[in-house]
Amino acid sequence: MIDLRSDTVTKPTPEMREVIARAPVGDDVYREDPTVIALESESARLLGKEAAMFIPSGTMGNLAALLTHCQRGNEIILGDKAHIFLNEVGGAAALGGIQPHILPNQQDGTLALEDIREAVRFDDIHHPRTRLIALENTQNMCGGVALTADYTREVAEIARQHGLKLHLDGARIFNAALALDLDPAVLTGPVDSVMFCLSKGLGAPVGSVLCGKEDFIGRARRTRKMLGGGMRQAGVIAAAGLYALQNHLPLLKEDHRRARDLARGLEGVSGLSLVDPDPSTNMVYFNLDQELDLSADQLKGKLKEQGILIGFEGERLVRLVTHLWISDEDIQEVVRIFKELLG
Ligand code: TLP
Repeated sequence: MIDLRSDTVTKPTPEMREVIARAPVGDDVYREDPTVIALESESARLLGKEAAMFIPSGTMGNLAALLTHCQRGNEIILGDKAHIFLNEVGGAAALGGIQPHILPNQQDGTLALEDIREAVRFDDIHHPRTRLIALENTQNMCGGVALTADYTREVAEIARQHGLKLHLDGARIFNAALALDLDPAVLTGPVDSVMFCLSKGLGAPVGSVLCGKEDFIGRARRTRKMLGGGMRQAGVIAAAGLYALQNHLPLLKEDHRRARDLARGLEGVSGLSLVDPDPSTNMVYFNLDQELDLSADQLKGKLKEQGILIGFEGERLVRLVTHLWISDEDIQEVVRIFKELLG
């Protein structure tokens, strides 16, 4: 199968499995797992933060950050295409009593600065208190686009002026840094907390990391424990994440090139319109034309018969994601089959 549904589908490489087998471990709730500690310090170093905490998933990482920053009844400003808003089961509202204040994500993934300024509540007995702004980089549902360092700094400045915190869902922050040709720490410098995933383009089987100031991460450790995310001999999974950070970062470049090749190949295919014909990271989004004589489900089924898995993000919106297990030959094969099916 050529699995383009997501970069979450990668399996550990043989080298990664070797490293997992040899990993020294201890009880991480007692902070005694040397591999987890090594992963956390490497993560904090890469993103230029004081401290970091290993956590089972991106969803739990974002939730732990939100619950640590906010009190019940606080408001958080975020985009209508944010993963936290769309795809995290309403956890912040359900478990933290945190009210989302949704702004439209622009085509380029940003929230308009004027919209953010207007969304911040002024002090009034009727109002919830605004506490946090959350950005996403890369912004998955806006074509996997990267938000620039300048933009992030401008949002951080608004947060600072109003005494708010800024959280970054950086599930794919290393993809963003590569697309912008920047040190990732430059992108994360302005934010108070950032979560990134090891289990996506980096190819580790499990895990995410939340980074921030020492005091914030200390409090987030209690939140993680409350959520049931305190792990014991977690070095066996942290080892894979550490290996990925040390060995797979340069490979993201190939994923980005393959996504561009795929978009170029699909440009000539009838019945679909690419959201961005020159994608900057590892995602290719397209819409199926209304007049296409094939429903989304039928297309998905036909592609599956030919050994290709794709993801639908909307009625007619398709996402194809390149990753560690997608080769140049796979891209050629996918383009060939799309041409065969759609013309
Ligand atoms: N995203 C998954 C699905 O949940 C949609 C994917 O296939 O892209 N932030 C962002 C920006 C994400 O894209 C994801 C996963 C998460 C957070 C959550 O990470 P996990 O799956 O580890 O909870």
